[in-house]
Amino acid sequence: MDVPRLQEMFKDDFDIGAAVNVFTVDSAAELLKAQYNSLTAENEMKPINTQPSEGVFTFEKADKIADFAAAHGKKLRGHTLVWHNQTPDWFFEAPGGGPADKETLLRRMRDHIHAVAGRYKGRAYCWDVVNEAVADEGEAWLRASKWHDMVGPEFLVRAFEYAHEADPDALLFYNDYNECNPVKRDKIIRLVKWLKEQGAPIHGIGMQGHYNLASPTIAEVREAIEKYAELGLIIHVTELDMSCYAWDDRRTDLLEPTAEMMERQAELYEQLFSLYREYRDVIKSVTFWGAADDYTWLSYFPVRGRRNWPLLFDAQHRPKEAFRRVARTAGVEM
Ligand code: HAH
Repeated sequence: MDVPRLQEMFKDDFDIGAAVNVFTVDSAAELLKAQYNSLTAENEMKPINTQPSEGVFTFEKADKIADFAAAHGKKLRGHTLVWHNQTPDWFFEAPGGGPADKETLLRRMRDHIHAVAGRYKGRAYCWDVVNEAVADEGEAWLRASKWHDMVGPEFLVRAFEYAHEADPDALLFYNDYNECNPVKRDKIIRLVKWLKEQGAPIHGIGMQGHYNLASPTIAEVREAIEKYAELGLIIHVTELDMSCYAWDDRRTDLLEPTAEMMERQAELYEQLFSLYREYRDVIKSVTFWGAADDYTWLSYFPVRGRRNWPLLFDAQHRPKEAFRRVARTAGVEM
């Protein structure tokens, strides 16, 4: 039986993407070609992989993904230029030891962005310029990080400026998680407004979309989309998945998902995609953080070795009930 294709069903609504890595472009090649029209490198374009030591750029793995995208006519989302994680320590260190000064840090940021966004110019049509700069908890607005602590909030503005210099045609995004939590959501909104006031060239908001069966509620997702949409930028859902476990659930006994989990997941995915379709004027892309359940970062994190089943295709790349229900939101019955 022929499985209907997500990229066809939603072609008048938004792009449908998947995060890939150097292994899954081989192991999930057929599924990727059939179902998705956009790809994101899960890790291969992050600073730790593209510039492991100063001035030493390693693009083989990122190129493999960019080449796969080009060969199969897929769009490519760039992820990610400036982040507090998966960024090598040398960025922040002075040559003689101790912390680097602000000027050095900004020069390194600019060199990095120019090298990476420059290399994929004309191939990556957009970039997550800054990832996860907002504080999760409490009163603090921006997260304590080496970028923030050593440069100040200005680091965000500079990142967008440098990215725009490097590739004036790329759409530039601020990307974050827990983005439907009302407290963090409002801090993200404050950040985006501030960036615009500072004249930063920002075009979109990346809602990561790392959800689970318990949270957020569909009402919270709706309210977040509504408020982000008011900022007048476009929205990409950049890293969608639906974990079977609540964030603080540490259970490790399951070898397969329960029927209840898969039913609840299907229901939530259906509600989510009906919602996305309602906001198709502002949501331009929906990317899953993986292609199928045989490989997902959630089988390693936050509980190492515990399997998870967060995507629309099972470990054999067969459509799950969640797929059927998502298809239904596009009027495709199967
Ligand atoms: C994301 N962080 C990153 O953007 C992505 O690059 C990485 O591959 C996986 C997830 C999300 C995140 C989270 O869900 C919980 C705690 C910290 C970060």
